[in-house]
Amino acid sequence: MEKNYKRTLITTALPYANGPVHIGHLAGVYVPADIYARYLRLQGRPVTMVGGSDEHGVPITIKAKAEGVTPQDIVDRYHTIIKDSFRELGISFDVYSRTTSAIHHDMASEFFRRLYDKGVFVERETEQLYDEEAGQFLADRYVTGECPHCHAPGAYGDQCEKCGTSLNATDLINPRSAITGNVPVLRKTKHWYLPLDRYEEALRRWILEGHKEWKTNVYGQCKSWLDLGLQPRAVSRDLNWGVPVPVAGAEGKVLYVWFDAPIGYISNTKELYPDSWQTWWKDPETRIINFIGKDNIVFHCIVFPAMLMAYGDNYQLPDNVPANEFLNLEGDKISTSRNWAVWLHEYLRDFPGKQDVLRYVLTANAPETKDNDFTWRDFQARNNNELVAILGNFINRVMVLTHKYYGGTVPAAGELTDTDRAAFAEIRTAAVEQTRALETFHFREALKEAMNIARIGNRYLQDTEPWKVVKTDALRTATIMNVATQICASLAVAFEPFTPFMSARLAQMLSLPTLRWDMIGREDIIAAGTVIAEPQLMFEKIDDDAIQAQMDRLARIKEENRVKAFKPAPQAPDVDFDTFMKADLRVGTVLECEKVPKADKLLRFVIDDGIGHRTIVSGIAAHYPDPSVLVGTQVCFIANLPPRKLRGIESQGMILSAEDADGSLVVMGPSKPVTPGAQVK
Ligand code: B3M
Ligand code: ZN
Repeated sequence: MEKNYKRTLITTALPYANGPVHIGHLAGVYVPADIYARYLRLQGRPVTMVGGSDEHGVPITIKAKAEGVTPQDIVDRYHTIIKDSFRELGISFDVYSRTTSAIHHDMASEFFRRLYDKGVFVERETEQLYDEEAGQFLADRYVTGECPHCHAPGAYGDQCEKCGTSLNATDLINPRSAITGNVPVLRKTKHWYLPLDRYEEALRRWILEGHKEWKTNVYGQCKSWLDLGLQPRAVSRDLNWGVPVPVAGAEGKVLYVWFDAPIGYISNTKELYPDSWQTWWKDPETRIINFIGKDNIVFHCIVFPAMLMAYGDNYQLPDNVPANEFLNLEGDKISTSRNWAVWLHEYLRDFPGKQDVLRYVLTANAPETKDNDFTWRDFQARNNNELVAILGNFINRVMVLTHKYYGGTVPAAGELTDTDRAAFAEIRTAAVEQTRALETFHFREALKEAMNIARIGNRYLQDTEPWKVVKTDALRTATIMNVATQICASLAVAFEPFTPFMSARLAQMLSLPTLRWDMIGREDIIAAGTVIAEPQLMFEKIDDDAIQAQMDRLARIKEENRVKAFKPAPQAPDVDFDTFMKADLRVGTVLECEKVPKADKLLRFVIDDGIGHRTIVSGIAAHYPDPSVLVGTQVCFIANLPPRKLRGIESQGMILSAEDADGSLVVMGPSKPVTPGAQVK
């Protein structure tokens, strides 16, 4: 810890209210932020954690249009779902508000107005695509057309999803308006630009020289942006959803969503502390930490700081921006549009009461330095082998033995032995490591140290064996059980940032009204004579069925996506009827079907074609690992192809197959049995 700050303001990226939140959001932003906030509170350091929904932007308007409702309906729906999910997961916001609030609109508007009045902005007129029938300019996402790079149809005005290239809407070939389907026209429009280039030097000094301690992924991204040179960025848009641009002649224009959203951090603080919010933003003794995902780095480290510098008035820049990488799901990128996600509201429904398990697993696998993967098998293993077998098991053993030997009353300890003192010392060492890790935003490591304390506890019981000692030495047993109870209390504190529900239950069981960080490793947290509540299990095993149900769900989604992604081949040019009729298509019954030795791809069919036995060689072996399943079925084939030799076997025709979306081939046959040799017409 470099400087002693008076208070810490933790901000968390404002999730877009155009869908629910998923485990990727949680792992990347909200769990780490919450761990940090809880840790600071346990230390007694003043902290405020602000969050809220980002309710502006084009995707929300597109979703509203698609559903035939208003953007307000969309954000009302998802703001509620998101807010509830966070609350149920124990994300301990001091305020969770929204950017459609009046306070926010006023503040964002005032912010723009001040920069405008100070002459900060550059005004520029550009030509943009306009839909004459709809009477509006088209946001990039509202224009689709052919990609100028890969020529895929249906590319968006800002990006081609096929080849990934970022585009300008005006580059699209044959652009169409997504609102009316009409061909848009170019029309002049005026916008305000934040001249980032003018802040480049100040940003360089502030980040590249002043914040070498930032995570390498964050520092590196900032450096490459700065090295490329900054350009002015438009901070207004032609759109009717957002904070109106507060200057004359700006009708039909709103603030760009990335201009108003970060101001949301300030307005949400103001909503929480109407009188003292400025202390949290303008006092140099406030430390501001932005928790975000890696795709938001440029906005938090370059654009928003430039806005704050431009505004002046002593606004403080973030002290750190511990951005995380991405979490994948079962090996694939999480995607809202492809429904490839574990949605928090669904998790809470499917695993009631298991908030801590998800928090634990997401921390243990946090994408702190590189992208990481969430798998349901790992989720189960970490629950069963770590939370249940190590942490839960230790606590349970101590509670059960205390009830068995002492009717639930914590016994007084006699003199401590070296073993006892060594256990406490090890716990204090783990606590020092844990603290260091938390201070530097290494939450996975911090969690490992907490789990170490549970391991120390288990080993202590193993070494001291109170269940044996109880038969011979009452005072020693009492000492062991007292020590073990103190270790339980240490665990309640050490795990609070990670698994707050478990900690609260444990603290209640131990009649421990307040937890403080400096309790960890202490020998006298729980007074002798304290009555311990009936033991209850802290964690339960998760069985295979529950995991299988989740994996089945993902398999279903994958299948749905596969079908959705399938684009049938364009229709071939016309063929004249007589030519087509020359092909002699027939049905036959498969008598034999086997792999051709030493030819991976080939199957040899013997077919009853009503005249005799016909051999056909077909290149579909990969699609029928057990070719015997085809014996006895009926297949369509072309009878009048000239025979040709394949691997020394004469093939007398061709079997017809359909190629499915995934490229697999399926042999075609009649929908009910027919007489072998029947012609297909
Ligand atoms: N809503 C983007 C996102 O959710 C954006 C964050 C705003 S933070 C001020 O990725
Ligand atoms: Zn493309």
